[in-house]
Order: sequence, then structure tokens, then C-alpha cells
Amino acid sequence: MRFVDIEEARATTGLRLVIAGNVPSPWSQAAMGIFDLKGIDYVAVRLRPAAEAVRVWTGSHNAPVAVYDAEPPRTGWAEILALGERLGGRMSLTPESDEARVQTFGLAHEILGEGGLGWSVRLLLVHASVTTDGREGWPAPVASYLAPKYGYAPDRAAGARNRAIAVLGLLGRSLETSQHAGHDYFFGDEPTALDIYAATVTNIVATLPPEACPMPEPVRHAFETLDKTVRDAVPTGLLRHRDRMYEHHLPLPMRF
Ligand SMILES: N[C@@H](CCC(=O)N[C@@H](CS)C(=O)NCC(=O)O)C(=O)O
Repeated sequence: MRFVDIEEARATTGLRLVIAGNVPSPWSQAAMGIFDLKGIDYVAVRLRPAAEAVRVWTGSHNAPVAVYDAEPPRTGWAEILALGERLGGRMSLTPESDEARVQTFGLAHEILGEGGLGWSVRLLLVHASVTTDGREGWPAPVASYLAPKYGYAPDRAAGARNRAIAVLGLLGRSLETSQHAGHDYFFGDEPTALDIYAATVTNIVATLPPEACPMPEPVRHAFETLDKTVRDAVPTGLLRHRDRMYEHHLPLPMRF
């Protein structure tokens, strides 16, 4: 993988990923992780400062966007995973059993879907900023940009907090069930896409140290001042799972 500018990305074929820059956004990090684990090469473009050109090129207002050859751009996590599975690479990231596959997509939706864990954390980081004049959560200008775009209202904070805590608990219980059956990952002895989603989202609630996750100081400060009840709700098993994923499968230091 290498970073290129948008002109170079547009002029080439193969796999191009537009990703969120300067922040370990779980959607973008997971999209990269899918192709990294598969060993499929790609070039990456940071959404900023190219956002307007990205919109013209892909029709998308945010990241990630996966563009493969002349095919329509894919922006949703499930479509990006489907593209990865079609391209193949060195491993499949979708479980073979029907039950496990249904569970994978259900849990992935809890993590990355609208209103899911990642979404709720984003709202809480906006809320922290708005209620402290930017001292906690996102810096004030980032919060004012994200608030209308992703549906922030002060009375949505309590729901986002409950939802984030509930999904963290759900992920912890699912991992425990698998670990009781003797497995290291959600569905056996090899990671699937769900393991990537869980690790990348856990990293925004409990961030890896700067050597592993070298983000700008204001971004680290935002994650470290996330609602404490949410930070305290990360099950130990989920932290250990995050560490295992980054130690054995996902590239470090993270790139964004
Ligand atoms: N469409 C994505 C969701 C992507 C998403 O929420 N992206 C945010 C993550 S930080 C983003 O790009 N924010 C920056 C912006 O909106 O400018 C999916 O369903 O997988």
C-alpha cells in the first residue's frame, strides 16, 4: 500500500481506497485491514484535502470509498467487504457456516452501521466538545462540522452512550462464547472481517499507544476524553482481542 494524491489515484486502475486522514477512523481502518489481511495491493488517498475532488470522482461525501477499476465506487462496509471477498486474496474473511455469517453481518452492523458503536462514539465526542467549549472530545471546529452532518442533538447523547455500552458488552459476550469453545477469534482460529471491525473500533474507545497509533495530539486528546462510562465499559477480553489482532494481523504503526 502507498499513499498517492487523488490525480494519481484517478489515473490508475486496480484498487483505490479513499480513507479518513489523520484519524484512525474505524470504517477506513477496517477497509484497509480487509485488503491488508488478504494481501491485496492498493493505493490510498486521504479524504482531506481532496474532499471536493473525491465527491466529483466517487459521489461520496465521506470515507472510506473503494474504487476498483471502472466499477461503481463502494462506500458501505458490507459492499467493501463483498468486493474484497470477490477479489479473493490469500484468505477469506467471511465465515463459511450460515449461522456464523449471519452473526458476522449482524455484529458488524452493530459496530459500523448507522447508530452503531462507531457512530455513537462520534456523537459522544461531539457532545463532549459542545458541552465543554472544545476542552474535551473533538476540537470545537471539528465538532461543529460533524454535528449537523451526523445527526447530533444534545438529547441524543444519552442514547448514544447506552448504545455504545450495549454494543461493547455484546462484543465482549460474543468473544467469551468463542473463547470458551477454545477459539482466539470471534468464529474460530482465524480472524474474519468481524475481528477487524472489532479491533479497529476498540482502538477508538481504548487507543493503542502513540508508537502504534501515531495520531495528532488533538485527535488523541479527543479519544482519551471520550465519555468515561463508555471507556470503562470495554470488556478486558475485547482489549486482549484488539492486541492480538494488531500483534498478529493488522499492520503497525497504523497508517492514516
Ligand atoms: N459510509 C461508511 C461510513 C463512513 C463514515 O462514517 N465516515 C466518517 C468516519 S470519520 C467520515 O468520513 N467522516 C469525515 C467526514 O464526514 O468528512 C460506511 O457505511 O461504511
